[in-house]
Amino acid sequence: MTSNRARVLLAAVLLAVGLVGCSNRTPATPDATRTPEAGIGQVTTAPDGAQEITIETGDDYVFTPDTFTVAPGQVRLTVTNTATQLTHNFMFTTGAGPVDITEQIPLLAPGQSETIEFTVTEPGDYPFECTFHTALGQVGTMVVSGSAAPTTAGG
Ligand SMILES: [Cu+2]
Repeated sequence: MTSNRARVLLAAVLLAVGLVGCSNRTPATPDATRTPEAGIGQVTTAPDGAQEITIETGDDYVFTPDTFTVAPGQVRLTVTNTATQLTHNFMFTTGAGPVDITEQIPLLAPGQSETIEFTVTEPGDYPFECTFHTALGQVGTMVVSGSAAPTTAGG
């Protein structure tokens, strides 16, 4: 013996539930962590024989990656600043490596990308830093390891 009134009420409740169920879907939000673009930190060999590598820095105080390894020879290093706020730079720490590398990027504004080129012969660890943020731990190491690629005649 359901009354008309009860039936109307039931319909209204079902309608309300249906609306809420449809409209309140939360989209999957991506993580806020900065992931480097493809190819970042990978050493490749250019047609002219130079070893090419790109590292990144952003609105934080890290180089990504902060360590990379090259063989003795020519190195073409690109530093990309993906930041919207922070200005960085890139310098090899004087006196810290087996040999001083004087090539540097004195200023890297937000969104800028600069490339330096140099030749390394002595194997070992070559520490580098962003001198603006050394105290905040923005440092890294280029490792020179192994023997030079094809050009070495042996001996
Ligand atoms: Cu910096």
